[in-house]
Amino acid sequence: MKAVYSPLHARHDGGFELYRGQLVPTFETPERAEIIRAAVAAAGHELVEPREIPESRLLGVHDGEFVEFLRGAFARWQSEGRQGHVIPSGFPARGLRRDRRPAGISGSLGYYAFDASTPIVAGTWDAALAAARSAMTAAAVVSEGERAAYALCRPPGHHAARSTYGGYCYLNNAALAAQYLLDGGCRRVALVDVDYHHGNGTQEIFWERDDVLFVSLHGDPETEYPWFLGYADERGAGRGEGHTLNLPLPAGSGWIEYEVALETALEATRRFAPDALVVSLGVDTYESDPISSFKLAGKHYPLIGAALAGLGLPTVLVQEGGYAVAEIGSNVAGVLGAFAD
Ligand code: FKS
Ligand code: ZN
Repeated sequence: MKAVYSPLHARHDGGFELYRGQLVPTFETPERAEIIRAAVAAAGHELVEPREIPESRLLGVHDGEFVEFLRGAFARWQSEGRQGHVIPSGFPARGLRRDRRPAGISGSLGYYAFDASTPIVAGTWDAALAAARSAMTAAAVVSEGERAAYALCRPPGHHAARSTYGGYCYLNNAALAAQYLLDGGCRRVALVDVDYHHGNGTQEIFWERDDVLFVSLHGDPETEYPWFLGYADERGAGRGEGHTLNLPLPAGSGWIEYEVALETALEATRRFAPDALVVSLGVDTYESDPISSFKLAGKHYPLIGAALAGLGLPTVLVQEGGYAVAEIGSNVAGVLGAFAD
């Protein structure tokens, strides 16, 4: 299948992140994308560059002022004489006002970000825009008649919401792909998120929508990032009531538990009868992932691919997480291979 890849991803490199009380090298590295690119190419998929899709397309999913903030954040940080990477240091928790955006850079950062692990560097915007365009290009390829396409997005996207960023994510690539399919004539799109972490941003974006079904399998937010969304009782609101399905699994879950939840997700997807499928494809469910705790083995990724392919839908696969770099390429290729067969 076509695999959309842009070398611009490498402009985003956070270097270090705050993790469990220490500054450590980032888990979300440029190396990840290069390893996936090599594995996907070796498996015979055709690498293509993203199209120059107009930036106005971002506004189908994101708030305009938020987009402008992201675009200008690094330049503003520097022009105010600050050193290093753009990192927020205060957030509007309970009791503080969140109805207004403070004028200064620190207040604005706390207003738009929801964690301190998602640095903005000089090239972050270029990379995030290229990733968004990659996802929309894969959606365009599928709209034009291909059975499936893959977007090798980096930075990832599923934690980014309409006007918030965090969890290594700035723009919501999968949501942009889904919206692109809808704008191209699909009436209903299912978005299945198999990343280890709950796709809080995607859920929020489509929370009140009945044209998108959001289904997510993930580590239980009682103990796992992003902690404050992704519980089973979140089911959507208004017209979107019943169009969100969260299937949290306890940390440490293996294939036995995972397969049952995956079947539940597919069943809900079939019931929704969508015209197309978007998959938020994280492979941080892998047993040796350094920041996650599911116990899937390499042999399970082709099974996930086969299960998703078995839905028989035009499918856009969008790269999210996965931090066991040695195996990230073969695990992604394992999922994609099932679509090619
Ligand atoms: C704070 C720990 C923060 C952030 C984990 C982010 C996971 C990102 C991901 C994505 F797909 F977006 F890349 N850890 N002390 O894997 O969900
Ligand atoms: Zn993840």
